[in-house]
Parts: sequence; C-alpha cells; structure tokens
Amino acid sequence: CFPSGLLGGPPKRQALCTCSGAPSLSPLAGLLERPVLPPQAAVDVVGYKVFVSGRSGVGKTALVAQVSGAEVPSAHQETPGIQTTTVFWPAKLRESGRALFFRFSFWDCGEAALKRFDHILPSCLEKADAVLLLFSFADRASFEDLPRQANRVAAAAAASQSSGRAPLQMVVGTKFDQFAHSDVTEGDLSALGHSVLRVKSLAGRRAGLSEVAPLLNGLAEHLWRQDQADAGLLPLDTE
Ligand SMILES: Nc1nc2c(ncn2[C@@H]2O[C@H](COP(=O)(O)OP(=O)(O)OP(=O)(O)O)[C@@H](O)[C@H]2O)c(=O)[nH]1
Ligand SMILES: [Mg+2]
Repeated sequence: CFPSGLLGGPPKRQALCTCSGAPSLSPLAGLLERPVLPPQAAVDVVGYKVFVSGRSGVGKTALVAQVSGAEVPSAHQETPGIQTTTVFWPAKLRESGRALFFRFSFWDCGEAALKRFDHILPSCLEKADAVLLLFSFADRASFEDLPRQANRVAAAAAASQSSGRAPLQMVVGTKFDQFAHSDVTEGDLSALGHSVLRVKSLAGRRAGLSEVAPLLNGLAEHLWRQDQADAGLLPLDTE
C-alpha cells in the first residue's frame, strides 16, 4: 500500500505488460504497445525510465521478468546488452479520484556488458527518472558493492544530465527467500540509512499481484510525489 496516502493502489489487475528490445530475449515482445481502453475510459499515462543496477547474477533480469508478469528464468544467463521492458501500472489519486496509468520502462543491462562498453551506462542513465540499486541477500559482496554502485550511477547521471534532477535511487534486496542463510544482517540494513525493499523472484513461476505491488507502488508513489514537488504542488521530499 502507499505509505503517504497520495495514491490508491490498483483496484484490480488492469496492469498490462509489454516488452520491447531484442525480440529473441522477450517472449512478450510486440504483444501490446499500451493498454486498450474504451474511449470514454481514456486515462492519462505518465512515463518513467527506470535503470536497474547491480552486480552480475544479483537478479536484475529475474526482477524485471517478475514485475512484468513473465516467468522468472531458472538459470542465470548473462544479459548480453540492454533489454528494455515496459510495464503499465494503474493507480488512482486519492485526493481527486483521478485514475492514471504509470508506464515504467525498465532498462536492464548485463553487468559484464556494462563494464565492457563505456557507452552503455550513459545510455541507460540518459533521462532516467529512477535507479534501482540491487544487492542480493545471498551475496554479501553485492551488499558491500552498493556505495560503489550509487557513486557510479550518480557520476554517470551527472555527466549525462547537465540539467534536470538526478534520478531517484531505491535500494532493493533480492533473493530474500535466502535471508535465513544470508550474512547480510538486519544491523547491516539499518546501518545503510536507506529503506530497503526486499523481494524474492522464484525461478520457473509468475509472481502474483501482491508480490509485484510493493515495488511498482513504491516507484509510482516516489516518482509522482517528486514530480508534484518539482511543480511546487507539494513540499520537497527530503528522503
Ligand atoms: N532463489 C532465488 N533466486 C533468484 C532470485 N532472483 C534471481 N535469482 C536467480 O539468480 C540467478 C541470476 O539472476 P539474473 O536475474 O539472471 O541475474 P542478473 O543480475 O540479470 O545478471 P547479469 O545479466 O549477468 O548482470 C538466476 O538463476 C535467477 O533464477 C530470487 O529472488 N531468489
Ligand atoms: Mg541479466
């Protein structure tokens, strides 16, 4: 649920998912360009670009598959370049009752490709609205890598966005199903000084709505509030 009361969560499963990018990587490619609605029910669509960052094998591709309603791949197959996935997510503004669609464009790039080609990171961050910084509960090194990731993203974003604001950063802990065996402790998470969204993307299945809602609602809430604050309609979010 939305923590701050600005938006209402999706009343029912209207979310439609489309994928673009390399068709061979995406079984849903080209199915839909956007949700089809009757003319009288036309709603505004607000689009946001979201870059997914994290070490190789941390679960970036699995997470994007999960939020787009696709089956989570069971084996780690390094993402060879950039793969973009579009997810439509409906919401209703609590204050006005107005319904709108969020259109998230997730940019997932294999970490090895990112390191190999200098031009990839600037492309991923060009006009990005948000960055998901991923670490895995099953890999302490990926947790310790978070400051480097955040700095890398901030530096590249500053270089590619001479004007405009820096992308919003959200920390996501993947493989939460392995928390019992994790050596990332609650103390480590508190010391981070940043809220952490915990997710599990179990291979070979499609996630239910309740599993994808926290991430999509969180993104929608933060990005919408930031836009409203920029437009002078809300006090600036200090987090
Ligand atoms: N148990 C469990 N396994 C997961 C989870 N998320 C991802 N995995 C597995 O972790 C492996 C790597 O996941 P990917 O999503 O391919 O990793 P990636 O970050 O995209 O890696 P690169 O493309 O190489 O940068 C796969 O075998 C996934 O099935 C999770 O939440 N729980
Ligand atoms: Mg990948």
